[in-house]
Amino acid sequence: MERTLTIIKPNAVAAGASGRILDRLIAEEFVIVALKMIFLSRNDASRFYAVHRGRAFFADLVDFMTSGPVIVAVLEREDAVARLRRVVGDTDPPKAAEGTIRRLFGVDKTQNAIHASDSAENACAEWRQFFAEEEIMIP
Ligand code: FUP
Repeated sequence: MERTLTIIKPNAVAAGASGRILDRLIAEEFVIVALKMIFLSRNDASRFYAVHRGRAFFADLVDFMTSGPVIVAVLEREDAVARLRRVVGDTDPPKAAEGTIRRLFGVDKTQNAIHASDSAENACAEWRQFFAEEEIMIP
């Protein structure tokens, strides 16, 4: 079984969409193995998006990700990384397929409602940033 990391971003939490997004993930047969609401510090957000440091949108992205609480979760299911990315949709919400979470709850490329890890290896590095071993359900 594979695991991935998701973050319900500040725009979706502020819009009151967290419950609907978690419901959708459960309906897509993801099992939540770790979950918490946190405020990212500027340091947390910069570290999480370190690969984008230097891009024109980086400062706005850090401002946005620290603008309110987020919900971070580790999700488990078969083929979790690819399946979550499909349910989440394109980075740019208007370009995301009908019915995807970003199409439903995203605003623009920065305020795009939800994060989905792009590989199993990155997922693991990402959840280690937010969860201690004992906060993640062992099978
Ligand atoms: P994704 O894997 O779909 O989250 O997309 P990327 O890894 O390309 O981008 C990661 C995050 O960078 C996005 F979720 C939001 C931010 N971003 C912007 O704010 N503006 C852009 O033009 C592109 C990405």
